[in-house]
Amino acid sequence: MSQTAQTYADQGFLTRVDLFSESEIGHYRACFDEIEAREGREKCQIGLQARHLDEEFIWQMATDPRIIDAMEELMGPDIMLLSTHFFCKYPDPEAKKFVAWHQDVTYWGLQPPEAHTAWVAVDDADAENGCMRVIPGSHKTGIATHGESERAGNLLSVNQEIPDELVDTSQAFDLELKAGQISIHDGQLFHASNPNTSDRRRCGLTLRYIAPHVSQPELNSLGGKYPTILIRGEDRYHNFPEQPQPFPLAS
Ligand SMILES: O=C(O)CCC(=O)C(=O)O
Repeated sequence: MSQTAQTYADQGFLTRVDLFSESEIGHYRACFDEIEAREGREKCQIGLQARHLDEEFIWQMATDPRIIDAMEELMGPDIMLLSTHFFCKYPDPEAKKFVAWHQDVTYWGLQPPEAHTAWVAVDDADAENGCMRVIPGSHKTGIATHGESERAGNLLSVNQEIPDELVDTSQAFDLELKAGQISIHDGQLFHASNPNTSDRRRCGLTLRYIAPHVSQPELNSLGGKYPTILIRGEDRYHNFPEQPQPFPLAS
């Protein structure tokens, strides 16, 4: 196992991985700005899911060979794209919108519950504008029973939250990223994000990957099955209906 893969296995995340150059991320930001102008901020906050199926730039980001190489080091050679999802937090002076502590795989219906996310910073993300926070090593403690958040403004799909007594927030680590950098986290890692109290937007694109041995026997929290697509290697399991690639793979 490489040193990087060992760190990921131990901590459950990697951060500040340099990925897109300033001009590349500038291009992708302009593409996002264009969707924002077309579909509105309300939609762009958390409503852009699996749009790699109809927006080529998202597909290009999700299949960028540099990201897939990084995922291969952690997951092995066979990689399927499960979904993509923007989390875009706008300036929020009343500090209402947040992401509660959760584990990704809890509500995705996957078996085994294994997935990996690359979080691409479309804008700079820091503590002031509500970057992601993680509890290092928390992916090793198994799936926690989630409750519902009592605080209004949770951006998660079914208001899920890990109960306070299970989260040692004194260990929370901020994933501050410059635009174009990525973090990667294990689907069982406890993570969250605070409200955006700055005057800057904080847009991140999550890219969700699984290995082909993972299936989806249950519906996800949105009541759906993922349109999972093989993007590298081989699928020897055929757990998902074959899904054509919507655009050519990024090169
Ligand atoms: O972007 C955020 O603030 C939260 C992202 C998140 O919860 C996730 O990647 O699952």
